[in-house]
Amino acid sequence: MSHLRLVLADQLSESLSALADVQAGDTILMCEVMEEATYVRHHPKKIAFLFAAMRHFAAELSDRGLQVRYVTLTDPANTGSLTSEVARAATELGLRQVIVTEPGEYRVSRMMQSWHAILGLDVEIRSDDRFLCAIDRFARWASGKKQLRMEYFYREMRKAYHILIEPDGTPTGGQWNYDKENRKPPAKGLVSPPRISHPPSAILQEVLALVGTRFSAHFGTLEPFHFAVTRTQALVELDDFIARILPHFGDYQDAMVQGEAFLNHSLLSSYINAGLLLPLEICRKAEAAYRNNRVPLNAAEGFIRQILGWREYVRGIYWLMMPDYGELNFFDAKRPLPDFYWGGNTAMACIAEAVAHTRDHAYSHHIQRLMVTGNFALIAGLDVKQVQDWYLSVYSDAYEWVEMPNTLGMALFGDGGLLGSKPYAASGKYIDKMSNYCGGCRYNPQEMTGETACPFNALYWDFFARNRDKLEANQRLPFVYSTWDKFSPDRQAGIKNQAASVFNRMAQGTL
Ligand code: FAD
Ligand code: DLZ
Ligand code: SF4
Repeated sequence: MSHLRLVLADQLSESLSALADVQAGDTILMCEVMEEATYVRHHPKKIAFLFAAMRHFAAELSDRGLQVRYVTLTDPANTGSLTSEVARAATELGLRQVIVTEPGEYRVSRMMQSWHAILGLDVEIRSDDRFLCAIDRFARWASGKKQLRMEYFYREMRKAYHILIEPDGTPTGGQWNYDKENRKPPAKGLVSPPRISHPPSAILQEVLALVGTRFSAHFGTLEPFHFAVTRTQALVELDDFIARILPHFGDYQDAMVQGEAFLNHSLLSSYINAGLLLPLEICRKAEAAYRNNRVPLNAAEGFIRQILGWREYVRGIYWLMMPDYGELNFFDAKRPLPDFYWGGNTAMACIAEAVAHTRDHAYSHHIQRLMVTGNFALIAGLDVKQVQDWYLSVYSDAYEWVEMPNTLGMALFGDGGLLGSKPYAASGKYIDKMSNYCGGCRYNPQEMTGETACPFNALYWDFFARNRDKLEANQRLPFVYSTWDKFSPDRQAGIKNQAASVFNRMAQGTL
């Protein structure tokens, strides 16, 4: 019996389970559809990356002799959604059996589950074994645990895949985690190493023209465009990262430097999430580089932890908690997202810098996402849904399975502590320590009140004071409330007035 096999834009892997037993007579369906391109207003670079990578992947499958039905966005017959394109292909090709790999988003999963009832098709949904921890395995790990700490999950994964594990079962180097050796403030003169770029293919040029005309109203600049759009190109970037940049990965993982978007980060997330690179091959290559004395242990372990640990963990949390997860709002945060997240004017140098990187590269690194834009959203009480929509729109690596736990759980503490044990709230002093932004800012990180006081400072205390009933019992915040209580009533009132003034200026667009 012949099958229709759907491959989504973030499923561009030869080893995809939906393609495992493809046979003569089967048709592989890939479609560029407006519904997926606009369910949030994705950054133009993300759309161009995915469409170009899809087209290249389809061409590679065709070259292998497989039957591919590729529907471009501009095809006059394109009906605009995954559901209607599956229906059209099934009817036109006379195929009633559909095979898919489970998607990365609950929304799309629901859609696929409806196809039997609404389209009368037999739909086989296969597990996505590119991930290293299956959804049911994570659920078993989580079952009965009071706290779901990433560190313990990560150790299980190290053992399961035998990565950085010695023959006697102990962690390589004697420790599971070398985080203490990482995360230094930026050294003077710290810059981003140069990155590889790829000659644009004819496919990419066509896609850039399409996206330039159809999605120019979305936030973000399309060109210059430097993303790899094939597995071969992505592998070149991976090998280059491991050889030149990974040795320095851990040291300045949390550092932020004016004008330097990438520093020593890998920039691989978009490729991994779209399927051009596989998480296991990356971890194995990083481990091999350590074993061949090309990379120190703290760098290899720190990098592997992000992929084998954090990436798998947040995906597990997402599927464990959906659909209720998306509705959580622990602090009842509802303040509208200010225009400066969309490139509007702000004198806050740290925010302006993170947003500029986001606009130009569809990228900002983890600490900018967490401790600048995320931290501000947390302490200012910005609307959790608007903040999540922002993160889902603006980054080339964003899909709900990874964006939501990171935003709602890690940055906003919107799940009340399932993912993190305490809110990642920080004042301007943290940003000043970890970056060189404050020197060029109108605001002063040392000042709490007054016109030039850093807005993060008063918002930080106001956040804790505002949410005392929800946070006071948190064991990991021992000094916050005792310090606040030591402030004189005048000082407390001054901080609250300052926070109110920050909120006013934010609403007026003058912050
Ligand atoms: P590197 O710093 O080089 O890290 C290596 C790899 O580890 C990344 O490529 C990524 O695959 C993985 N990784 C690292 N941290 C995480 C993490 N917390 N969760 C999952 N994987 C991780 N990552 C996404 O892939 N998509 C998102 O939509 C996304 N949204 C985020 C939103 C917020 C508010 C925050 C705080 C983080 C978010 N992250 C997201 C996680 C992280 O910031 C990015 O994975 C990372 O910045 C990607 O850049 P890189 O490839 O240079 O990462
Ligand atoms: C993100 C995205 C975009 C922009 N466009 C498409 C598309 O045209 N066709 C497609 O198959 N997938 C697209 N995607 C990715 C899907 O939205 C993705 O599969 C879900 O977000 C689930 O992870
Ligand atoms: Fe950001 Fe405050 Fe530093 Fe300005 S002073 S860059 S607002 S932390």
